[in-house]
Amino acid sequence: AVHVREKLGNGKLYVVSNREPYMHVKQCSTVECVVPPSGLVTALEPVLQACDGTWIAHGSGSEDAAFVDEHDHLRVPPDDPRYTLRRVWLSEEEVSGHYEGFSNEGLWPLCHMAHTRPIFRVQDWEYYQQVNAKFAEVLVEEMRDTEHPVVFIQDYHFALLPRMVKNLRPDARVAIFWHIPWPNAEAFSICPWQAELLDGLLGADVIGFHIQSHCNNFLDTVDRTLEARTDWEQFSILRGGHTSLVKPFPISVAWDEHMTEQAENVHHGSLNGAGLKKDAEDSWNRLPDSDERLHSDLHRELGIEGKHLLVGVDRMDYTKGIVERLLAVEYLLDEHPWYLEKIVFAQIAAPSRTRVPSYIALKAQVEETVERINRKFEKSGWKPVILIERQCSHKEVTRYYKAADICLVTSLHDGMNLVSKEFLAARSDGDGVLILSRFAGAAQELRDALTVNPYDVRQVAEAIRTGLEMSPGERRLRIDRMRQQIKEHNVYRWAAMVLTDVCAVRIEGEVLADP
Ligand code: ADQ
Repeated sequence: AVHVREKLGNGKLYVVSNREPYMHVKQCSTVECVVPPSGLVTALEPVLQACDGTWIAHGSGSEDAAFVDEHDHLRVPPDDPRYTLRRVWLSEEEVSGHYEGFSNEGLWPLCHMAHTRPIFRVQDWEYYQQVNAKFAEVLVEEMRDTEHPVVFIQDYHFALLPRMVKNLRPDARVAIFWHIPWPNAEAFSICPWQAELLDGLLGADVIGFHIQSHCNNFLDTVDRTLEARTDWEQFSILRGGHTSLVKPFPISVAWDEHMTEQAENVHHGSLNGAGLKKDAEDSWNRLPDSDERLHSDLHRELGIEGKHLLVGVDRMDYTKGIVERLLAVEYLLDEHPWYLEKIVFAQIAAPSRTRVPSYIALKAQVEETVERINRKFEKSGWKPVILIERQCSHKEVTRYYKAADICLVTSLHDGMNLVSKEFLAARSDGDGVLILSRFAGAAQELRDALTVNPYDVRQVAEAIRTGLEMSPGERRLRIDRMRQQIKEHNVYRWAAMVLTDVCAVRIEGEVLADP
């Protein structure tokens, strides 16, 4: 964060996202300030705090309006104010057209190969443009007294915003990060407004994706759609005299240094010197198997003491492969009845986009599948699946990560997937198995996970079996290597990399003032 503040110099930082970092909502008779579960808040908050920036977002909490000043500003975090949150108000129609319609029924399925047909309505497109224009207006108002502001836009809700901002403030440095995949050019071309979206994005100086293949798909889409010069060596696009850099910036999670030390102490004991490696190996193999873990507080609370716990944590979203994961558990129990009464799969599913029809249908399908599987196998009080349909606190989710033998991430397609990385970060005991979809961006980095094709129910079932039967030494070796990866590539580094690149952009006509 300090590094970024130096780069920013006098330029102030403005972050734009649809979701706000703090929401005020009524709960029973009191108003609570809630932090929505989002990797974005963790990633950007330290940076905003360090440079006292401004975060512009949709004020979506029921009581939000009561907590802002006359400029719709609120200093946050509420208990230690360090930066400004500017809330933007959207009408019911705008939320329905921009957020639920164009963004989530159009662009979301368009960019994810999860075989859900995108819906593009003319009316939604109009609201999409209108809301992007509204945010541009607010941004320009916020930036009026700042020279060379730095704007960092988040996600597919704002594809048109970079161009709008650049037109109004050519001196602004603009970056946009696309948190979801970018599909191949032919898939993207079914969007009736693909040229407008691409043109909007190319207003940015830096366009970030999670992985290189999304960047390649983006360049190819531009190549086939617009009059522009794409440079496949520099990974940049020249259009109308302006250059946009297209780069991968794999997002990650926070890394708390003392978690590592704890883990290293478990792995290597407190020994040092020449004997360390051998002793460490011995201690891996001497450590009791997961017996102790099968009796955690959480196991007791869930009434599953002595059972192996498998965990899934997701928004209730059809791209996450929740149904496919359930079918894999069913297949495992069908094929290997030995596991009956020995395993429990807990799926925590946060309600998401609850007014969008495909999400309503998914929720029903997940519930039916869980009921069917539980009915099929339940035995003397044991049920194989526990479905928890609510948003939990980070602390609660972490308890599940820590108590699990296996974390199951079986997204059908995912830009990155932070759950896989949160699971690894939580495992300061240096144990646990990660099963990871090869279609999640995270699979590019986490090579020691058990990688699966989530559509292949048999393969996922087999991976669960492999995970359950893996030796403690093998588990530790794999998780240790993956934890090392995310320790080095944490979310602070992600934010710093994007902002360093955008701060290095030369703005047209900009020269140093005469001494
Ligand atoms: P998401 O699709 O939301 O993010 P993901 O990256 O897994 O997916 O992040 C979900 C976050 O929500 C995690 O922090 C997780 O802990 C939390 N969460 C999920 N269910 C929860 C529950 N029931 N209770 C509490 N917390 C819960 C999008 C892209 C991803 C990309 C991220 C960041 O789709 O591919 O990794 O943005 O760029």
